[in-house]
Amino acid sequence: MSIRTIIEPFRIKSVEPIRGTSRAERQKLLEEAGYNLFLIASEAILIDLLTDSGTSAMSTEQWAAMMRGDESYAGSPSFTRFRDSVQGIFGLRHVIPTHQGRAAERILFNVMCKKGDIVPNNTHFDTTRANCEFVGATAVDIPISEAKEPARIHDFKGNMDTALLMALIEREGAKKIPLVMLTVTNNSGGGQPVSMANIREVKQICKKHGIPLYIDACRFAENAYFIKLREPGYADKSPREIAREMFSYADGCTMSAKKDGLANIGGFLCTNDDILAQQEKDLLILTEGFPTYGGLAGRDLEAIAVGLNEALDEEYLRYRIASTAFLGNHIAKEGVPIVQPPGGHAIYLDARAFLPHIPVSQFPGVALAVELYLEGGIRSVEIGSLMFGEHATMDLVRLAIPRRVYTQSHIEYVVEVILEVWRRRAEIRGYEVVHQAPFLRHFTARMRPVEVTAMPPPADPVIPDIA
Ligand code: P70
Repeated sequence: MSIRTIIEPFRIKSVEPIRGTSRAERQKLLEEAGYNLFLIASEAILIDLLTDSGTSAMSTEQWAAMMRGDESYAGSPSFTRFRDSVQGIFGLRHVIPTHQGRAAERILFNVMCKKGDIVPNNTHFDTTRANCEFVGATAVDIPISEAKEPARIHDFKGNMDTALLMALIEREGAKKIPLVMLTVTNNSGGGQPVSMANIREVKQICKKHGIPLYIDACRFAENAYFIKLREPGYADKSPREIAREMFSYADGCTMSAKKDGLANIGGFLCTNDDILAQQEKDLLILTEGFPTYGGLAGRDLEAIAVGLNEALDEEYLRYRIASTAFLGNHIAKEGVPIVQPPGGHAIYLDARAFLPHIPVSQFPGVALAVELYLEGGIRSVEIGSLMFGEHATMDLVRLAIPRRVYTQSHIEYVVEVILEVWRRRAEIRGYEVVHQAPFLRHFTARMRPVEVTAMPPPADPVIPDIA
């Protein structure tokens, strides 16, 4: 019999202690933080699943490369290594480093969009939507309809609805659409992959209308691995070959290297357009830095150059996707409603189904995230009505798994905590906002529990007087 256990394909060389807190301490911390988990110190978190962004453990090769970092202001060889690594995978002509993904987005939208424009995407993530709207353009989400049903199983639930894309271009005219974006994997919709067929089809539509296609590439390696596992014709291709094909259809991309770059900071913007690249570099100099470092240290460029390649390692991806599915499958088996099937970087709890007694106006996702912290010191993030306001079609709680950081027993603990909260879900109350910022409010909002959320118990049945 062959051995089937999928193990962590690494051993641990450096450890960082994590400590528990008492329930009373957590209750007090929650009150002080206005029930916003972003406002809690990480020392008071036992298992931090707030994000997979910038939280990866780096490899020995990455640390070794960092020592080679050349900190010259201009012309650093670290930039050359970074650019070559990016081009080797993405194959795009111009590579512009930025301090993280949103800086690439800000520059892209500033250069390409103006007030009144429309940018379609399978689903814009929070900073993408905010940066697009900040220049006066409208961010339009057109995922396939299956994406809006958490329990629905679909191999490529991250796909864009191409009929809606065509209808939108028809209705608004291509002139109003400076670019189309595809987010791989689709973070707001459950970390679900986009198929090669969908990327190709979106590209064909864009090409017909002369609209460039940009990929929001944050989790490109995980997306490539899902294509390998699920799309006919790709089983024998390497994740790198698949990634190369994905980006062969793109005119550019934005990237947060904090995700599949396996780095703690960094990002980049790529384009094949020489004129746009020049404008982007000019803007880069204004706000991020000279085009050979773009707000990053030379050592950060080195860590990314190595990390991008490690993220495409097949053994690593097999473990990565299996460990995320392990969490999802263990809780789903007990009836916990999650976005199905499990995504690449995270498991998303369906808070509306988990807490059906809490109305959407009282943030069921916030209520569930608060409860997971209270129960077991686990930090997650609401992806729903607090994050997206009226644009939210679901209220999800995301448990994002940092790359190469937690072991299987950590995840088993998370399963146990979720199941405990699931058992006493009827007691959980809703929340209301007491303070919020004008945009990206979820990062700093303060909330409080609402007095009564439960529907009043049904009145005693009226027994007709037949006497
Ligand atoms: C996450 C973080 C960042 C992101 C993304 C996509 C598809 C662009 C960016 C911006 C953000 C986050 C959310 C909740 C809690 C903490 C952090 N996503 N596009 O965790 O990249 O952060 O480098 O500016 O997912 O999903 P950057």
